Amino acid sequence: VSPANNLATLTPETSGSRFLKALSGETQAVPPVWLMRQAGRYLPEYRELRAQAGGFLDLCYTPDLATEVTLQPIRRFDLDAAILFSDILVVPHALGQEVRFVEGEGPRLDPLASRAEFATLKPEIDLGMLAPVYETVARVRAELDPSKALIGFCGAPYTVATYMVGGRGGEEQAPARKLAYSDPAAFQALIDLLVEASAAHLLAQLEAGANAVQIFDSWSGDLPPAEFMTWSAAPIAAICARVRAKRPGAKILAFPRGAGAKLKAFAEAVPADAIGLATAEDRRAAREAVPAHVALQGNVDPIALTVGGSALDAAVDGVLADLGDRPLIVNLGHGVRQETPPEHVAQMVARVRRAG
Ligand code: 1CP
Repeated sequence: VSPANNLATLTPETSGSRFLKALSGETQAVPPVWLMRQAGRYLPEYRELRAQAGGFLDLCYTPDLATEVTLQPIRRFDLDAAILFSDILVVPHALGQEVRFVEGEGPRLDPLASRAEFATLKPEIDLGMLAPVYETVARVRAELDPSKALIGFCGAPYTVATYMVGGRGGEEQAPARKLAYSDPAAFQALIDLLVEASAAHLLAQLEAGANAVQIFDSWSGDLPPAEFMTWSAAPIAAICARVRAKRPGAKILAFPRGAGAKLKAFAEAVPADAIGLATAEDRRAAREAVPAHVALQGNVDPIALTVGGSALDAAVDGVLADLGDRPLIVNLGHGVRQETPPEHVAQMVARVRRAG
C-alpha cells in the first residue's frame, strides 16, 4: 500500500484513529479494540429500543434508531470503532428476495433453489431501498468522536448465497453447496450478482462516510480447499478490486471465519488491509500465513468474555502477547453472546488500554 493511497482514506478528522493506523500497517503500543456484535441484545439499552421498533429490519431501516443503536456501545465502552447497525441480509432484500427475522430464531428467507428462481431477483441491487442505511452511516459519522472510526460492512458472497439458497444459516448451507456441485454455472451467476451488489453497497457506505468496510464470511470455513478458493476467496478479491477501482486506498477488512489451514491461500488471494481470525484459529500459524504488513484482527474467545475475571484477562493477554508486535486490532473471534455481562466488555477494553 503506497503512502498516497493511505492519504486517500485517512481524513484529517480520523488520522488520529488507532483503528485506521492499524489498517495502514502500524504496530502500536496500545492497539485498537472493537467487538463484532458490539451492539445488540446483551445491552439493556438495546433491548429497550428494540422493543419500541417494529421488526428487526424496521430498526435497520430507521436512521434515528439505527444511529442510536450504533452509538450505544461507543458511549458505554469508549471502543475505537463503531460498526454500522444493519445486517448482511439487507443485500438479498434489496435484490428483491423476501427476508424476515423470526423472534428467537434468526433470519428466514424464501429459498431460491434453482436457476429459474434466481430469475425472480433484480438484475442489480436497488440502492434506493437502502437509502436509510446510508443516511444512518452519514448521521453516525457526524455524531461520532473524530478519533473513532466507522466501519461499514457486507456479507461475503458465499455466506449470503447460503442464506439465499437455503433460506437460513447454519447446517442449511447444504442446499447452497449441493447447487454449487449440481449446477456450478447457476451458482456462479448468483455469486457474480452478489459481487456486484456487495461492491456497490460497500461503495455507498464509504461515500456516506464509513472509514473502512468489513466483509463477513461466516460459513465458508466448511468448504474443501478448492471450493473455498472458488466460492469464498475469489469473490471477496473481486469485491476488493471493484471497491478500490472507484476508491483507491479504501480500507478493507476480511473475516474468513474458520479458514484454518486455508488462511495462507486466502491471504495470498485477497488484498485486504486486515484479516479477522476466528476463535479457534491458531495465532502462531496465522502469523506465518498472513504477510506482516497486513493487520490481524481477533480473536478473544466470546465465551471467555461471558466469564470475565482472570479468564478474560488471560484471553486478552494471550492475543497481545502473540500478535502485539505487528499491526493488530483486538476483537473477539466471533460476535458478542447475548448472555455477556456488559461490565466484562469494559474490563476487556481496560485490559487492552493498559497494554501501553
Ligand atoms: O435483535 C435481534 O433480534 C437481532 C439480532 C441481530 C443483530 C443484533 C441480527 C439478526 N443481526 C444483527 C446485527 C448485525 N449482524 C451486525 C451489526 C453490527 C454489530 O454490532 O456487529 C452485523 C455486522 C451482522 C452480521 C451478520 N448477520 C452475520 C455475519 C457475522 C456473524 O455473526 O457470523 C451473519 C451471519 C448475519 C445473519 C444474522 N442476522 C441476525 C442473526 C441472528 C444472524 C445469524 C444467525 C443465523 O444464521 O441464524
